[in-house]
Amino acid sequence: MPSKQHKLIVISNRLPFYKVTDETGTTRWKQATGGLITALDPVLRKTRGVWLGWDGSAHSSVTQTPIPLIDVREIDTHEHLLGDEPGYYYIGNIPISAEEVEEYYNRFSNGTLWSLFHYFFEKSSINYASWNAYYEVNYRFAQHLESVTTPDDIIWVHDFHLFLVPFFLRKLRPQQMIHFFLHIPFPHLDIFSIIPWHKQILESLLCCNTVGFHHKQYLRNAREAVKLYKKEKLSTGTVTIEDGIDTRFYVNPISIDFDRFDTTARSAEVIARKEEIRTQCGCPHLLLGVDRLDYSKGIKERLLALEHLLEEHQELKGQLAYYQVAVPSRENVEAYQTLKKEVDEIIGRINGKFSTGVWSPIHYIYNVVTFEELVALYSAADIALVTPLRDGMNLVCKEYIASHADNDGVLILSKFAGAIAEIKNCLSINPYSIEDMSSAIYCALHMSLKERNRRMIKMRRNIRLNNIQSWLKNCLDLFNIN
Ligand code: GDG
Repeated sequence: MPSKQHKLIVISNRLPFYKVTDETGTTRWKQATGGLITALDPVLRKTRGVWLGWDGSAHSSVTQTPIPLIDVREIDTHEHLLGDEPGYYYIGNIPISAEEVEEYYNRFSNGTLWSLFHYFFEKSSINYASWNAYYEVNYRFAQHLESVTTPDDIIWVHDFHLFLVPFFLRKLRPQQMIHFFLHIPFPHLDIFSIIPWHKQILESLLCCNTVGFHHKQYLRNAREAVKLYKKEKLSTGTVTIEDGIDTRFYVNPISIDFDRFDTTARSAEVIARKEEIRTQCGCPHLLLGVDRLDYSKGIKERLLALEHLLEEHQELKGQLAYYQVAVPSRENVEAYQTLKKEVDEIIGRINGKFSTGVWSPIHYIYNVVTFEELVALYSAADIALVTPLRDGMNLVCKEYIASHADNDGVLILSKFAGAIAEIKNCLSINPYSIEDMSSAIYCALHMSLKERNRRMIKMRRNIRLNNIQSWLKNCLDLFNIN
């Protein structure tokens, strides 16, 4: 077991490992990737911490307590995605039933919270059965946390799937240090109050010692909601927990492992692959979009902007190719199935309208590519189109910058991505305006090398400095565990 002194315990919906079953029926763990994992893996190893979460599969039984803790040294021997970091930590796999996968995960987390918090209130379903499942699963996560931790541990809860965990845990452990980080926007009160359970969410956040946000506007929105909630609390007297926790809200924008992207982009293999991609593209200008296939990412609107551009500027035919990497996401949720169909249709229509025998404007990759391929694509792209309709932060724009060791490339970035607060030398656009996006692409295509270099050098300086390591250090300093 890990040592008892101030261990860091991370809890998130998904574990940093997931289970795969091969053709022979053998199931084994694989390491997942992502910014949070890159950041937390080394510190958990150093402190012999614990990461609790779900493995992504439907479990036949959810009653097992306590859950066994698995030493990562026993499971990550096949792959070293994060390098050979010394030390180790434990993971605890919290079981979720098939029905809960549907209600807690697909319906409430993705169908209600994700859509509402990204301002798509018309897509947000309000449903008591799903809320009940969300409540139950959050309670289970808190119970498992209690069973595998001590009151000295520092608990760090991540993201909207687990909004209620602090509330349940505080009841079980009044003195525990509990921290929360929200990876998505915290919406304006007008939107937030649509959810009938907004008070429960706030009440739970106020059970934390700290709550972190990516952007100061999210923090302002949360403060406004708390102000109103406190008034409501006084008038209705319905709050059951003791006041007394001094909750600190803070802003700390998450970032990326700059050096990992920079070093990979400079490697001989990736440079060779970048040249290959450029040759295959066969046009002077390569444009790129990389997103989970999610309606919040503005993929449809971006495609319409490209269509508009080609209609307005016939001379650009054969001069540019747009590569869209779309990672399959939440395929069991109806809104995502509809989006996939719409994107397929728009791409078909645009390619049908403009393609010649030797040229097509849009290349669509509906799949995950390897990390090296991703970096090669980023470095090959003259222009990155990062145009979400709403995004908590957005790491893709930072990864694009870090992959341009050549100081070239233009970033077109939505004013509704959290990242806009830090990245000043991009071309900022309104993703709801097709014409605005189309003009920005035209401007990027005609930007001088000198201007591209000037902007990219500044953006790289910023992301190199404000990287994932500094993000983590800022959080841990607040928790007093550095
Ligand atoms: C949530 C918030 C916030 C994508 N395609 C491939 C691939 N990716 C990786 C990217 C990037 C990640 O996925 C996507 O991160 P984003 O930040 O853009 O978006 P979300 O998944 O929505 O993340 C977001 C984030 O949490 C962190 O707080 O920034 O606002 O919505 O890292 O590189 N990776 C590989 N192949 C792919 O094809 N290897």
